[in-house]
Amino acid sequence: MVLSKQELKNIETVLVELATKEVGPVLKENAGKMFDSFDDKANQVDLVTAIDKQIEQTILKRLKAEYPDFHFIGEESYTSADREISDAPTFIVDPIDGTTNFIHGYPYSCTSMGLVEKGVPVVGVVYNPHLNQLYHASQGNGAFLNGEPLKPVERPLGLQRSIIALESGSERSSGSSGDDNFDIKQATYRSLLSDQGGYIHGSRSCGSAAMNMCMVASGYLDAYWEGGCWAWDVCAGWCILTETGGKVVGGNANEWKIPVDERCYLAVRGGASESSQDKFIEEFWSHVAGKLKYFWQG
Ligand code: 2AM
Ligand code: CA
Repeated sequence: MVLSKQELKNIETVLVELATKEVGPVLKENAGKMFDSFDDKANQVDLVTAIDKQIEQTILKRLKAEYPDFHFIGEESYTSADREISDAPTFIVDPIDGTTNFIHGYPYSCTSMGLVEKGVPVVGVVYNPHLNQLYHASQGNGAFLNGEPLKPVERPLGLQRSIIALESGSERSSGSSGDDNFDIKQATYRSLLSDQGGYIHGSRSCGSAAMNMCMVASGYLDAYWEGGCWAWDVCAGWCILTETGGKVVGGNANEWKIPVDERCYLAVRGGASESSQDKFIEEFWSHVAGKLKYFWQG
């Protein structure tokens, strides 16, 4: 099956309706109210609430009814059997991205729903009900913010004159207590920020991979570098970003083409020539202080 532009637009419309009418109100109503009732997943800073699970069931039920032949991968119902993402149309969904923000009531949590076909993100909807920001896109149909075309300002792209999203993430084993990922991330941040290194204009952090991707798609941020997040954190934002002329490559050096579940990403904005994007990417990679390695990395 290869979905037509019109079919993709129809799916985008269904996801927009689902996000704004069914998911958004629940997310908004419960933000900041779960501080006494969250659980830990992989560790004590990897958090989940009953609302994450409830919203995923709402999404799963609607999408299974509407698209019974499509595959579905969701953060809260995912099992190792879902590990391989096939060529078939597959919804990849994070019911709440930015769960820590959601628990604290910091208004950067959203629902993030994407569709991949042949491994490529072809539909993306990200909805932050707290700020009423609805980002949506489908392949060949452009990207929109609350129905208005989303287009980053044309502006030269250069590493030193950039602001970049960097996140501490939830895997923070340091030194001899675990793998090197956290230390590599910190060393990379230092190299990018230091006056002896990249000396970039600054770093920012939404605490939500999907919102960071949308900030890059909008052109407010020049790039977002991440290691450790999952396909459902980036799938929707990836489609939105590419529809605005942006690019996603690997977070590790020389990974020009990566699968959606690579778990290490460098997203770069549009509004600049492809050669300047590639130059930016190579210069960024020169600061990556080692090789990030994550379980099930592609
Ligand atoms: P979540 O809110 O759905 O858990 C923060 O770095 C962002 O990355 C959030 O979007 C968070 O998603 C996601 N994330 C999830 N697991 C992560 C991990 N192990 N390392 C880094 N980021 C992770
Ligand atoms: Ca989540």
